[in-house]
Amino acid sequence: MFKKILIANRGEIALRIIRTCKEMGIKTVAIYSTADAESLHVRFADEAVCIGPPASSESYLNIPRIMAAVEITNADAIHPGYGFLAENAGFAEICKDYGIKFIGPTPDQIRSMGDKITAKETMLRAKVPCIPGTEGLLTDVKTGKGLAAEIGYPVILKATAGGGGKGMRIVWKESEFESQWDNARREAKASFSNDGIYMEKYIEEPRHIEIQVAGDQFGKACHMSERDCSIQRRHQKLVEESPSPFMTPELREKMGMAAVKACEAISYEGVGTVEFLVDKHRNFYFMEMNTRIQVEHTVTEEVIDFDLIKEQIKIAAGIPISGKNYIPELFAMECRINAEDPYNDFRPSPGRITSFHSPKGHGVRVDTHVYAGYTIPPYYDSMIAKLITRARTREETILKMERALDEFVIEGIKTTVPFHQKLMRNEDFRKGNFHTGFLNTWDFKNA
Ligand code: MV4
Repeated sequence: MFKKILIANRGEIALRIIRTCKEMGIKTVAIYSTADAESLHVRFADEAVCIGPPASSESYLNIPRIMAAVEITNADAIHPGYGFLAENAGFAEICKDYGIKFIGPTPDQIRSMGDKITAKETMLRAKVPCIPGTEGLLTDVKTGKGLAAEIGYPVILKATAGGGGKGMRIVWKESEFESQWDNARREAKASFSNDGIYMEKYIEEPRHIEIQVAGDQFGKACHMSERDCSIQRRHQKLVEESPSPFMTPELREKMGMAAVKACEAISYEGVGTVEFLVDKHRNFYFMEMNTRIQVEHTVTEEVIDFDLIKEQIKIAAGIPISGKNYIPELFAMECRINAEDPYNDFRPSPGRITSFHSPKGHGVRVDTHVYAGYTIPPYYDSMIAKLITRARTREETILKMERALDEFVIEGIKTTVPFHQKLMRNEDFRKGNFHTGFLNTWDFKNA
């Protein structure tokens, strides 16, 4: 087992990783930028190294500085958390060259899922259901129009280097094809320096349902059931829950097996998430695979009572997984508490938290790095806390969430708490009657 893990991240996830390391008897090293000197991850790690100024490019994304911190602290593994370098194959490669364990999949595995066309080809070969569309890159407008006529409109153009919505354009009819093609290419080039585009049938009003998976160094994989992440705004998830209100035991079995096949096809090593779109007829299609721990991993941890960070570390240390699949016996829901003003287009609201009281009690979990007196820096992600409730039924989980949201006191900044309070009272949401377009049509301000 590792003796000392350097956490190449900040905020709540850095703290989350430190907690598990402590429970496993592993020493921890925090790295931080000058903007994060007062952050709890710095205080709770065994050692902390300041690696640079606030800009991510000069701190949390700066590989030479991180490797220098590894060297001076003698860490034997790096946990990348989520965001920053978590899905950077080059970084995983450098860790390997340095003889330090990157806690996550191999550089090749990261690469194979980072390029969306490659990922889709891999999934098709593994017989995982994929959305009908181009095989490989779409090279020109003429071919595109021909194929779109075959598949039928609407279609969607996606950047092969994309993910999370960037470089994506819906085409509703042939007359729009050329301009949307230009838009997608331009955005892809600007965002990823790669204007490779592919095309798919556009699935209308889908649910976003993802399967948590784990694979070990011996080629064995398992799944830990689903999370429903359909409640999102501009590709930013706001609420996640498990089990999905749309799930059936039969669908879970099919999606779970597809996700396990996906992992075993690439001998996936680590924990990961296979994202699917699910249409109203419960057809499901592979969308992307995330080769990292995700923000919403906590929801799965609560419903199957399992430490996913511990599993990541064990897999990286070469310990085999049990091999069994996990089915939730409880319900859990997570509300992302962001320093944003929901009444003002979710504009970031950094600044000093003058008072902070976290909800508590049975079935309530709060993962956060903030406290009264803490100043949220403007340089990073605006998520300041994850509020998770757990109960025996979805109804009880929502009632507990309402109670917990009412108990949350965060003063000095604007937060998404009032948004969640209104959402919990929405009739369609309470019935589990929603899809990925829900927040486009729900007028929260007048709710
Ligand atoms: C789609 C789709 C409909 N049809 N692909 C959004 C981000 C990226 N992961 C892929 N996305 C989508 N791909 C086809 N063929 C709809 C979306 C989509 C979406 C997916 C999941 C959650 C929220 C979403 C919001 C808008 C569009």
